[in-house]
Amino acid sequence: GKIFELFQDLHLSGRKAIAWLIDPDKVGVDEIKRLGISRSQVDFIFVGGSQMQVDFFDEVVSAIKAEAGKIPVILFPGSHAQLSQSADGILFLSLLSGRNPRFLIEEQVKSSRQVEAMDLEVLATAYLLVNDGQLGSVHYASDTLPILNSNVELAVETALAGKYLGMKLTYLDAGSGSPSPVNPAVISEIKSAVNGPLIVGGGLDTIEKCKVALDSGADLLVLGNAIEKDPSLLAEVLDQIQIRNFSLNVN
Ligand code: 1GP
Repeated sequence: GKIFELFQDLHLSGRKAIAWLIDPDKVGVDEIKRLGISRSQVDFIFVGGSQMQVDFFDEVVSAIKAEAGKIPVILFPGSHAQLSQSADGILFLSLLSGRNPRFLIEEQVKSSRQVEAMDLEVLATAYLLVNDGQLGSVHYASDTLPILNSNVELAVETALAGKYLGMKLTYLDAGSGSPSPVNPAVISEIKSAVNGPLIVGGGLDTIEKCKVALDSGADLLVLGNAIEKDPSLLAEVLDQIQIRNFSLNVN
């Protein structure tokens, strides 16, 4: 599919990109317009949250889609209820770091017929929660423990298992608002072991943290909270990414 080719192109070319995560639980339909999505210059919009049930989910996604123009809008669902025909694609996630069957396979079973009926590009994604042991929103929603940043080997083994199960993307998430982002060693080891498109997010709230994640091998950074708190960070990160992608082009 088209969206997978964009991810694969990032992986193969070394170019970097950014996704803006919009949590429909925090943003109402009437607030979408003032977010400035159309002039944001991000590469992707992710929509989703760890809240199970979000009222007006479809309305929020279609309002985002209307603002996004050519920017692909990709669902990042926290449950089977977070589906919308208005998006371009869906990260079909399995929470591989956890041991809760509900988020390994049950939510996916509940949603599969609906996903089939929707005209969405489905992106099979190995989703790993990795941090210093903070129990944030993903933990509370999923009732699973994160893989510890210090346990690099377990993180790599888990990501590799996802690859061998046929998952095309790997998403390392420290959890929204996490004080400790994903360990750079986890990012670099997984990048070389899996050798495929790598998405990294969670707690990336300074330009330094973003640079570290990019240098470690992340192809795509996901920023959520930080954009709401400090809109200038988004501009800085986009500058960084442009500099990197530009220097890549002239080489
Ligand atoms: C969480 O990776 C995302 O699922 C983004 O996290 O809100 O901390 O940027 P933040």
